[in-house]
Amino acid sequence: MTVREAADLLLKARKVVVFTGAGVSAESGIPTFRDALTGLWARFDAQALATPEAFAADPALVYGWYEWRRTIVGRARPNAGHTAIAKIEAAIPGTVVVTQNVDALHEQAGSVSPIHLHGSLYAPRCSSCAKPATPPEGPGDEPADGRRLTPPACEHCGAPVRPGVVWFGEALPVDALEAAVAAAADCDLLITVGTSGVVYPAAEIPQVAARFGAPVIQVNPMPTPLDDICTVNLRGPAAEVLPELVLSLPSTAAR
Ligand code: BV8
Ligand code: ZN
Repeated sequence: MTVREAADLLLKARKVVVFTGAGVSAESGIPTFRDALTGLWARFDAQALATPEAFAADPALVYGWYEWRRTIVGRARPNAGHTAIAKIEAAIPGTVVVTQNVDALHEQAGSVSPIHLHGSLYAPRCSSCAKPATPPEGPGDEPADGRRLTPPACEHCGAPVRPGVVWFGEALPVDALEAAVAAAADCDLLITVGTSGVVYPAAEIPQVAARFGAPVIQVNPMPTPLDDICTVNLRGPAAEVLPELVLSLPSTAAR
């Protein structure tokens, strides 16, 4: 399975879905969900912290964790993988980017309105009345090892403000999920990048594309449960493999 084969599929495609997970931001210095947590959170499991129960039990711990992540993400820059995806969008207008990531590195790389299935670190809201909250001033400035941080109070009802992300056990934003499923069902190529494909319903997206007959290209250094539905498995880091792939595109985009 070579980049050449993947490039041939990309050259023929007119309606591409690029589906991304934490791995596409790894080379920007952002830990993936598989990576063990550090500092104050070292003794916690990300999946346990990213829940409404954890926030209810200890709002300052969870809010501190998200402000720590917003600090790291704020200092990160898009890598060559994000940039290559924006180039695919530029070269193939019918491209839709669907991400599980809560960072804004796709946007910073030039992607136009990627679909965020799991929300964003930049859309805080009230944990009770759900009204949008004023995002904290400037990039986070949390200590390297993190700290507990009391969440601000909602200006409307006084309840704690929470991060605008989708926690485990919570429903995904309906419009985002529907748009992602529709794009996957309609695409003529799906590229899945840097996801372990174990979190649902997001992991359904590549499977919908395959079910509707589209070839699927996977970019991941490791095998995943998605291997079997993939036409081409490119075992490598996104910031190395994706730039090679876009080199095959017509000159305007690739250079
Ligand atoms: C819900 C936001 C119900 C928060 C996230 C069906 C079967 C089994 C379980 C379930 C099911 N349906 C639902 C569930 C439960 C659960 C779930 O899927 N559990 C799993 C873990 C078993 N799903 C939910 O709870 C969902 N909600 O079902 O609600 C409902 C319905 C209606 C009404 C009420 C309720 C909500 C799930 C969303 C949770 N929020 N994120 C935050 O970020 O803090 S999920 C979060 O984890 C990420 O967004 C992402 O989706 C996931 C991590 O996965 P990846 O992104 O793939 O990252 P990971 O670290 O796992 O892997 C990285 C990969 O990159 C690896 O493969 C690695 O090899 C690769 N890599 C590393 N370096 C590179 C690289 N690749 C390329 N280049 C590199 N350099
Ligand atoms: Zn409120």
